Amino acid sequence: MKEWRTTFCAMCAMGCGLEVLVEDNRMVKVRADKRNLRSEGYVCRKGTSVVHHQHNADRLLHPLKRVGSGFQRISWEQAISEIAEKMQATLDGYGPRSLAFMGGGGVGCHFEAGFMVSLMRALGSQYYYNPLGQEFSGYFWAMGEASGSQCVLFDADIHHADMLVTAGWNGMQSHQIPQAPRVLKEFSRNPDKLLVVIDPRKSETAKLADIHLALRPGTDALLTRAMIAIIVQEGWHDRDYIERHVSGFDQIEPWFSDFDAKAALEVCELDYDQVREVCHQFATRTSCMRPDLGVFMNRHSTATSYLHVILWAICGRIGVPGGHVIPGTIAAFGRHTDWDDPDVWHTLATDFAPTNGVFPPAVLPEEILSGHPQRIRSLYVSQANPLRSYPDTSAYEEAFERLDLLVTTEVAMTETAALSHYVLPATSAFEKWDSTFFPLTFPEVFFNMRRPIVEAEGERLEDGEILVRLADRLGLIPEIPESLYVAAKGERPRFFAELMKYALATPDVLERMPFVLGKTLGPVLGSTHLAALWGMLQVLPEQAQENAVRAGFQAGPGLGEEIFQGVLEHPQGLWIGRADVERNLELLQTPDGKVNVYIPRMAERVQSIDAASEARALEPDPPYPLVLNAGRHFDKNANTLLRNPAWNKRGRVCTLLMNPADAEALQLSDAQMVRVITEAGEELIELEVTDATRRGLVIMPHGFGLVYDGEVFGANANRLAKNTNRDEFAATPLHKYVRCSVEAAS
Ligand SMILES: Nc1nc2c(c(=O)[nH]1)N[C@H]1C(S)=C(S)[C@@H](COP(=O)(O)OP(=O)(O)OC[C@H]3O[C@@H](n4cnc5c(=O)[nH]c(N)nc54)[C@H](O)[C@@H]3O)O[C@H]1N2
Ligand SMILES: Nc1nc2c(c(=O)[nH]1)N[C@H]1C(S)=C(S)[C@@H](COP(=O)(O)OP(=O)(O)OC[C@H]3O[C@@H](n4cnc5c(=O)[nH]c(N)nc54)[C@H](O)[C@@H]3O)O[C@H]1N2
Ligand code: SF4
Ligand SMILES: [Mo]
Repeated sequence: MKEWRTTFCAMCAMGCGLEVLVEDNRMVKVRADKRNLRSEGYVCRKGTSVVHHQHNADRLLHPLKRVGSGFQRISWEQAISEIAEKMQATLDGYGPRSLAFMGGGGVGCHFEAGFMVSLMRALGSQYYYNPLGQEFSGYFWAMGEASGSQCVLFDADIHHADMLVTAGWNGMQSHQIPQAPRVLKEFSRNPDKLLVVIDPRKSETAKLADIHLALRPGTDALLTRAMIAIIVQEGWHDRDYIERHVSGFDQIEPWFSDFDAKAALEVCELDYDQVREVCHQFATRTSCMRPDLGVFMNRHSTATSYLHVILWAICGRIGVPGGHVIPGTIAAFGRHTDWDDPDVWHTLATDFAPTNGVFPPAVLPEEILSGHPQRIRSLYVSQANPLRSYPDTSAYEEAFERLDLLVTTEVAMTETAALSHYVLPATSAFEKWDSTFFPLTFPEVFFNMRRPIVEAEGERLEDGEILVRLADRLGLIPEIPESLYVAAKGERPRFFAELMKYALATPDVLERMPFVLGKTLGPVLGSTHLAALWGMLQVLPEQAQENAVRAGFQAGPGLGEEIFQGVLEHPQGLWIGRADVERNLELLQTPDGKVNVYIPRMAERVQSIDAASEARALEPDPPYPLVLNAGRHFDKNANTLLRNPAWNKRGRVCTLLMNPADAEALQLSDAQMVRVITEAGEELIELEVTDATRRGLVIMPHGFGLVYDGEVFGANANRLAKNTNRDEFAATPLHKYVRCSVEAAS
């Protein structure tokens, strides 16, 4: 039996529509789905390679328990009861701080997260470690200070802008917005639009730029302070907008009014007149900016994000079409976490607080290895591979040896799974109901739900279902009356009424609602994740309800059900909302309803960033004379999601890029093996001599050094990244600025 089935890609968060030819329960061919309203037929080579993610030698079939140096197949019943027993023993012996959770929402499958956070909270823990804590936390935190909530984000409204500035974003390879290459090429082609790219090297995106600011690596904070200074000193800032919509400008103005921008730009190795021109254009056009990992994972990470927010605010670019808008979503983007709230945990050994409810993975090894009596002893990992993805593989290996319990829920036998006490097999993106909440569109709000297009082999379960079973065994689900199970099988409006009655009569049930829905409606719908979606749609925030009505849905008590039906009937997705463009700034959550640009916690740091201090800090360190970008995202990786090297048959794959002048000085030649040495460790990698990078900057990809079917492929960037090389505020690893040396491998 052969059939084309509708789904969407899970290899990055853009969720491009796919049609997949399924034959005898195997995915055999993939093509773009032109009906998908968000991707409109766009697909990249990762999307057309998803077959390698689905069918490969590392896929898991059964629950496994570590016995000696190997694994033994066990039943689900045994796995869940032993894990529950061990978690409970750790909790009883050492308290809730000894339990941590990690992952639970990768790039394309976010429905597990709600179950994971509910389980963690029910156990009394707050330790939720997630990849967002190693990329976006500083950015979210700075925006949260300005907007009043870390869930209220200023997203670049690129589609309505006529000037786009990118900073440390290589959208031509990494996407990060729907159909990124199409959008960037249009910016480049259209004479009425201006594309400015801030990137130390001629990236694939920089090649398209009208203006390429090839700054010295690691100097974005200094550049941004200089840009603000130029704008303020020239008087190009939007005084009227500031008066109406910005608070705190008087406090920060002196940081810029006599700042020496010329000296700063010399340190950045940029031309003053060119930067001045970019500033003038940014302040006068329909402009927006899109920063990404090149700045987030770099020196002064959080401070740079703060400076970016100041730049946008003083140019009147927040809450306006073509500027930075607060997009519509169907659920809050995490959980706002105030660092000064006494109820919010800080890590015990390293003293970092969570942003948006998420702790930074860079500190986890120290938290496990610490001598503190309440140190972390039990870790549940799902949809993450810390042993290859998070900084300092050696520190992680040492820490994981110290855990009393390491459980990994996975689709594949990964490096992390291989070290675990229990490995639980999950259904893949193409075997279950799931979705992503990341790709934001404006003003329309898009949603689609992936459905199973192949049947799961072996004993794989939906990630949420595994957590429901674990919660049940731990006794964390309140008693559910038989009548609710019966109601779940009937008309859903009646079920909703029954559920509300139950919720009112049962203490603490709201935080545990995913489990109640999973147990009652889950079996009826055939999916815990789908049951959770139904629940979410019944309690849509007011804003999302108004958006839905603007998009044509009927206001009233049936709204959630109507959207749910729409989702079921449209496997290619649908518009489920339309934001009110005119009233975007009303979504700010600051007490005065304005964008707050004065963040006292950052005042000292920002004022310390000047030409003299940066020139000193950037001096080369003699044992490590080069700067390593430890992890580029390019068309030959998909984080660690495509493990089978077969998907990269053509061309050179995992290489270290080095400028010809550096190679000559070091007497190294193209294609030879070299040793990269850092404070954290060393790795062997093939050298690629190319002017795609500048002098002094060497670049390697992220996501290699994977053990596939027993063999290692490529070099592991995280063996070279020291966990303590991180931002002082958000603990974001500074992967784009790792000092290193390179020598010929003997
Ligand atoms: N093909 C592919 N696409 C992906 C992924 C993947 O693995 N493969 N992963 C996805 C994920 S999870 C993410 S978060 C994104 C990341 O997407 P991006 O952030 O776009 O990716 P990167 O390659 O890490 O970095 C972007 C750019 O930063 C530049 N850069 C380096 N140092 C500096 C600096 O000092 N200043 C400035 N201004 N720029 C600098 C680099 O030269 C590079 O061009 O990609 C997503 N998309
Ligand atoms: N040195 C360095 N390290 C980096 C980066 C860098 O630039 N440099 N970039 C980082 C960035 S931006 C990110 S986002 C990360 C991400 O790193 P991770 O958080 O580790 O995420 P992924 O590599 O996307 O996938 C993790 C695992 O999820 C599993 N998986 C896939 N689908 C499912 C599923 O449905 N259920 C379950 N249970 N498991 C599933 C996959 O098999 C994979 O092993 O790593 C990063 N690490
Ligand atoms: S852009 Fe992302 S979602 Fe789209 S096909 Fe490529 S990897 Fe998949
Ligand atoms: Mo990421």
